[in-house]
Amino acid sequence: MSQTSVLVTGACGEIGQALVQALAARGGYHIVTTDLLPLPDAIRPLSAEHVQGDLVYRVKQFYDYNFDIIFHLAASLSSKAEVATEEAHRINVEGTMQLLMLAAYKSERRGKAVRFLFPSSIAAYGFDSLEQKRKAGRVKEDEYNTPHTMYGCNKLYCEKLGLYYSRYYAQRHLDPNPPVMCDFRALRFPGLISAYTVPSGGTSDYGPEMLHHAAQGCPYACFVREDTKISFMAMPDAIKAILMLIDAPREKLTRTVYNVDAFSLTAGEFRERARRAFPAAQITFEPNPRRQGIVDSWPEALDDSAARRDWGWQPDYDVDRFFEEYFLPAIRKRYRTPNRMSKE
Ligand code: AKB
Repeated sequence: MSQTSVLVTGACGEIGQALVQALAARGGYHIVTTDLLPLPDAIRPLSAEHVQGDLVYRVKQFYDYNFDIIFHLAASLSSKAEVATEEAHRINVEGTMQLLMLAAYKSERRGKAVRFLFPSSIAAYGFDSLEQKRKAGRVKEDEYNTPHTMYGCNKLYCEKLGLYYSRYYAQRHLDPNPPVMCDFRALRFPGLISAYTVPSGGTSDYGPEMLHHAAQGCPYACFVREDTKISFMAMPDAIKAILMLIDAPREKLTRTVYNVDAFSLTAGEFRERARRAFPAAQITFEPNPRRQGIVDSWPEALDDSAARRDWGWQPDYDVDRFFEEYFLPAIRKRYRTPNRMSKE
């Protein structure tokens, strides 16, 4: 049986590693990976080929391949993007545009739509005040699309570029015989938490950082206030959402961009959960004004009713299941001696 040919960009990142493992476990995929870094041991044997280097300069080489699906995960995350804004724009926007052009060209050439999965983010939203954020509660996809960060602007714009290349590219949809266009699908994720990898460069990182530090018996100074609230999701649910959306029949989709959500928690509630599991955990709050401002502009919760209705989305992990059945068993096994720093 022929295999589905896929490209995973940003394969060394948190979502990338988990996705490559999930695709390999499913079977039937020929997986090509790309990243600035060499592949970590955990996924090296699962990739048929790894292209190491800067995506913006590497895309040309992918014109020699015939990918059925592109999972474009490479990005400079929100905190990092605020300290290197132009570089973030280059990585986040230029890289996405180059890949969308590739997908558009190949779809037309092959007469078969290349599916394109783009992970967007709660960073695409932006509130002007905490009062507005609290009043808004659970937000729908088309509300508050006024991001405050370079990363959020990049995500929102790339969502629009995806729609453009998949529907209106060069106004070809108006031709008497319109060509086949690429099939762009995006997910707006909350903060993601993996028990196996730690994030870097993001602003929702305080959640996973706090838990990983507590599990290793290391003190942690949280960079946001105790009452800071955004939504989070277990990494296995993020992978589930990606695979469900990419598998969904096109005719079922009423949008190109879908919110997905799991559970909302304040930083203080994270500390309570961490202390319950690791009573020796030393967690303090030392808010960083810039990072605090970023998280304050993000929603407390996402309305994911469109995803539930169109393709049957439902997370497996609410907050209790997240801690009891996913995070704590895995993290205890990973660090083994909870009161000592692991060198892994
Ligand atoms: C970040 O913090 O930048 C990301 C995100 C919420 O998209 N984790």
